[in-house]
Amino acid sequence: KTKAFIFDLDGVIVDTAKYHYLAWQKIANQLGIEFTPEHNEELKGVSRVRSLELILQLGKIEASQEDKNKWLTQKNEDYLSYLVDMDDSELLAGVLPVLRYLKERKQLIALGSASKNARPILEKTGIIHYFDAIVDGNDVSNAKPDPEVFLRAAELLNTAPENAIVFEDSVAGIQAANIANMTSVGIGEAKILHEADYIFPDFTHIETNFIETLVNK
Ligand code: B16
Ligand code: MG
Repeated sequence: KTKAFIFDLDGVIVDTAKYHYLAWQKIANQLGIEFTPEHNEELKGVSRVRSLELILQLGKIEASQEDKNKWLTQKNEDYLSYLVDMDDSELLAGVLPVLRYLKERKQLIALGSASKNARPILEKTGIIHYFDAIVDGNDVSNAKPDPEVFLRAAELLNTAPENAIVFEDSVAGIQAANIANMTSVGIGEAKILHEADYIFPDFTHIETNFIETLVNK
């Protein structure tokens, strides 16, 4: 059987959350807002524009569109500066063996990410050739938990949603996969991702047996 395996990017393939955090923290500091790692959790899987809104809410700050645009540009430039030296050492443990195994088994692979910087990240980490389809923040208008990003990926792969499997680290992403009627696999803490069909702490805990179960489902 051929299934579509859809991967989220940040928190699943690479840990770019730490760079998003550093870049947002600079903006927050400038505005006199305290922005902790706990606050950053709420920005995971959330679009850039929505992330800024959440930070401004945190500091109870109202801003003009002009200022917001300025901060969005500044955040992204700063974020990109952290990605300059990125290479395959930044791939999260266990991801590459799973991608290789899926390719060997002739399964379809897609990316389903909210990030507008997804392509350069896949290129720098040397894994872009594994992907049969890439859907990112440049392609969709509705953010997770809206299922648009995953439905678009399945469509590009000519696969029915019920034959698609989504790997996600965010609650909104798991909800999006469930709404899309796809199999959801949470990567992270069970108490946070309890809505997922399956949960693993990371990819090193995913064995080929489990992948086979999904392929043959
Ligand atoms: P960008 P994912 C998301 O990636 C991140 O989790 C989120 O923190 C970020 O704000 C969003 O991408 C947009 O990223 O500013 O690069 O367009 O988890 O959906 O792969
Ligand atoms: Mg994510």
